[in-house]
Amino acid sequence: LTIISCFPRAIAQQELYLVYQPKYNVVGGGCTHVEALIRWNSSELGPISPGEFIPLLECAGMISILSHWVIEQVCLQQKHWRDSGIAMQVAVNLAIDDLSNSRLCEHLLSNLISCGLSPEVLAIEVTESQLMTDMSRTTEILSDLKRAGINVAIDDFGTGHSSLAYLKQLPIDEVKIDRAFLDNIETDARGQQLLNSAVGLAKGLGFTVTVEGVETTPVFKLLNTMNVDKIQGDLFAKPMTAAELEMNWRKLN
Ligand code: G
Ligand code: G
Ligand code: MN
Ligand code: NA
Repeated sequence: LTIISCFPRAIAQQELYLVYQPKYNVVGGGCTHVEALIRWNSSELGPISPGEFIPLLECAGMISILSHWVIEQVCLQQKHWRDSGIAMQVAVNLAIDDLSNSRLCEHLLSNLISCGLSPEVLAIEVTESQLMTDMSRTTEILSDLKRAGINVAIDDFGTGHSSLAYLKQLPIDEVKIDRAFLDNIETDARGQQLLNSAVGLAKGLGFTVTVEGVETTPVFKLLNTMNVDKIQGDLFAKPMTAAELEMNWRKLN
């Protein structure tokens, strides 16, 4: 039994589910955006973290099976939330292989249409390292998505060895600054300078800036002195099931 051999049955056996992690609006407060994160409770292997199985699915050329399912679930969930008067944008994490897969992009748009949703209720997060593998191709695909009205975020920013020169030409809406920038940030003056500059750079190019992995109040206070739009992390809210999110919705807003 391996992750790869067990995965194809996981969907049929309902072993996959999504949790949703809120993003908090630094200016204005409240939560209007969440990120969908996959969880797998395997009957054969026990709980397996996405950090473990996603790279394997990518290597095996099987990531699109997961991504199809995630897109379908998020659209159905969004339809339900819209019908219950809960309005927010949900971001899904996609691999670069997904974006260069024209069937997946069609799947995305057709699911939005069949659920009666406008494209603005969906966003896509792609990691910086994946975005930079084939810039001209990536730029083309992202432009198509943007034209269709879907927001795009660059995830784990600052860890992917990207050339800053490319940042200005990427058709993206949001930069999510990796939580590595927060390591020892309270006592690290140079770290604060670096983070503040990264935020300023992204803001200066017109992107929405989200900082990930905010766990403590002192760090939150520090971020309040910078030009950050949104924070995400355990301090504000941990990833939660759809039912938990509904239950906590009023408290979050
Ligand atoms: O939720 P957690 O911190 O365990 O996620 C670990 C990694 O898995 C993160 O990098 C996250 O972006 C990624 N991830 C979570 N859910 C999905 C998903 O549905 N699709 C893809 N491609 N990556 C995901
Ligand atoms: O790669 P990506 O940024 O998509 O990863 C998101 C992952 O980060 C989620 O799986 C989530 O479980 C994790 N995460 C979210 N908030 C925090 C936090 O405050 N601290 C830590 N250590 N992990 C977090
Ligand atoms: Mn993400
Ligand atoms: Na992230």
